[in-house]
Amino acid sequence: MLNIKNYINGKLVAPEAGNYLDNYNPAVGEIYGQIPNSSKEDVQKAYQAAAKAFPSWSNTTLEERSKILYKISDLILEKLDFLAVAESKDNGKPIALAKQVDIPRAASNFQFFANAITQFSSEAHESVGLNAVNFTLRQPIGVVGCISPWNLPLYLFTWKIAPAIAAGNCVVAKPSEVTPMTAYLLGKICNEAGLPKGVLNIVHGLGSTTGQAIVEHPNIKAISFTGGTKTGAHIARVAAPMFKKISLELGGKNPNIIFADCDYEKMLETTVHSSFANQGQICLCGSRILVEDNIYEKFKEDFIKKVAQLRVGNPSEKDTNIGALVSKQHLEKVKSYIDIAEKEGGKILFGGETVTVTDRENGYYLQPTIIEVKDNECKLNQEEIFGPVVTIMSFKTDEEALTLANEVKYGLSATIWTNNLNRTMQFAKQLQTGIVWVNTWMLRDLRTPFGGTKESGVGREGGFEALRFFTEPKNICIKYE
Ligand code: TXE
Repeated sequence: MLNIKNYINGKLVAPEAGNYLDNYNPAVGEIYGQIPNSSKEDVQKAYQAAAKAFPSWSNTTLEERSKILYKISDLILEKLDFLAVAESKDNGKPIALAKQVDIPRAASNFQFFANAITQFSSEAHESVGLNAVNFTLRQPIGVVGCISPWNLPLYLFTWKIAPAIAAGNCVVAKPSEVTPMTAYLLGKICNEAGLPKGVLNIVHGLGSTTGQAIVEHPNIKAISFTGGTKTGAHIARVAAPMFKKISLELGGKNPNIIFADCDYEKMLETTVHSSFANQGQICLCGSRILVEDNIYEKFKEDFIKKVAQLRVGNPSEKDTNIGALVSKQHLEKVKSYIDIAEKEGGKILFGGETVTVTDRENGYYLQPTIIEVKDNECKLNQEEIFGPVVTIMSFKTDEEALTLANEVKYGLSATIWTNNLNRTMQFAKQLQTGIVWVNTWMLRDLRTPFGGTKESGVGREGGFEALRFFTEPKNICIKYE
């Protein structure tokens, strides 16, 4: 059994009340450890450690902060293989994917903000004719809360923590209770890197207990959250009367719009990836594929052929493309949408069944699934499934494609495949999403603003946007004679 602890004030400590939760390995469907279910008291201890560390950390030079962040990044890379195995065991994703994406990206997050903080500047305004000059101080907020989900555990945890501490804040953070392991290991890495005690505190536990205690804490002044839309709305309701700053990165139902004039082979290959990467458990996955009608039948045939070649299996094996879903409960949720499809008149073109993997018979495996739908109003096209399930339907005109793309409550990202420049610009301007990819998918530059519109959230992460979120702007006006 691998039991983990909270990381408070630089130490690994057991939860005050001694409550624990089981931690499952989704690839085998078995418990392999326990994690604290931290109470209000544990969160309070974490807060106190953070508040104590704040005066010194917020006055630590940018060079020193930056040096420590670089060190954390180096240590993550040094332990890449070990962390990738831990991530895969906790989450069910292929080890190869964790090695290639999750862990290197966690290192990049620290590296990026180690550099970004040294380049961050603020504005000055000379009030001409009034003998006055204004400038903006960008000060750290104090103690901030970071709450992250299970789909890209270390990747999304560090995406919040790195800018928060780079900007001089101290943090109380909670990873998902479903995938706590790499956050636990990060605590140890922070000590090894010389991060002063109390700057980062990690408490484990359920959203309804530990997460709720962070959001409700009157002195945790900002909350950066990534997770489900329902949870995001709840957090907004709790935080609003306390006037907390909130950044919410929520669900998506992203269109992948394919025109006949695109580079077909490149589109096909990327579409397989954008549909099923990480078992379809990425908020950016293109879960609604919209295809121009003159290539619809050809696309269907070629896409099914390609998807049939994907190997569902043991996440530890090199040639596995699709690992296990994160939990039994999540597998049930995803499967329930496949049942809904049948009731709604959707046609399963491929997949739809759970998969039994040798020696891992109790693991949570599902075939990559393609469902043809006839209209955009069906649940399958409106609700976030967050698994290896995509829908496809055809469209005739640009107007129709745009309407289909925008007629959902979500607005995170969209992909469009075309070589027509005018069409590209019309879609780029009119798609109601925070991110538009043209002839690519999930090509990330950490300087760019990241986040969604509508029910996909509020606020932006990434680059200077993240540093702006984690600082309070203060206007200083100096009158001179
Ligand atoms: O997420 P939750 P769940 C979507 C996806 C998925 C659905 C539900 O559709 O099926 O959300 O997933 C913490 N106060 N996404 O239930 O609950 C929780 O402990 C404070 C999209 O796993 O939102 C965890 O750390 N915190 C998404 C985090 O919130 C609370 C990624 C996210 O869990 C809390 C994940 C509370 N009251 C799911 N309740 C994306 N945008 O990438 C829960 N939490």
